[in-house]
Amino acid sequence: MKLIGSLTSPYVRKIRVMLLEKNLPFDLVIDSPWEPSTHVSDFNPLGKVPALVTDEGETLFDSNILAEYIELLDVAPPHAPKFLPADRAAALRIRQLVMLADGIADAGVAVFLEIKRPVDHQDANWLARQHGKILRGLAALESRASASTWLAGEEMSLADIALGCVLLWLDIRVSTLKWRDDHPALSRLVATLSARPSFQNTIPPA
Ligand SMILES: N[C@@H](CCC(=O)N[C@@H](CS)C(=O)NCC(=O)O)C(=O)O
Repeated sequence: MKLIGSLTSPYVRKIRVMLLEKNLPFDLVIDSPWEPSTHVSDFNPLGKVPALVTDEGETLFDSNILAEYIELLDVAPPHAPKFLPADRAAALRIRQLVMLADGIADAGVAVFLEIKRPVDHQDANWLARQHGKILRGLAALESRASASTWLAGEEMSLADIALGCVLLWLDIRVSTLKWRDDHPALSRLVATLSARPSFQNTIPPA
């Protein structure tokens, strides 16, 4: 299995963490879609990472499709943890939380790209709109995190992995946000996630 992605993307990290947690072997092909020499669009017409080439040679893209695929793999070692429950209604609720975390990542990427522009070219309304999405998303996730051990109850799920990846990415790319100050439950949860070997082994380079 070959995973194509950058070392900084929160969407790619979600899949790397998942594969490490399940102890599934994979080759990471480092490729940033922002570099002129990128080959990402050979794997994903949308030119985004992550993409995955399966052992059978099929190419898949979008982190959530990859997550579904990895959950379906019957080569997973015995007792490999499940991050999406077999129960479809329970899985739908977890996917909803994953989409919230990913939506924060989408808005965070929009902010990151905008604040890279010269200050007099930045669109304040656009930035405020994206910040609103991030702050409302964080508030919704904080209320979930304060109600149980993990975001969706007493078992770690894909929602927790997605959450950890996006909030740790915000620390680096939108560091002015200081999300920990107002979100103690999320802060605790991310500290727990950060201590896991899967997160330790995927820390983005400085
Ligand atoms: N919904 C996609 C989002 C992927 C995404 O936006 N990846 C970013 C990297 S952080 C990217 O490749 N951006 C390049 C572009 O938008 O052209 C997923 O979950 O895989």
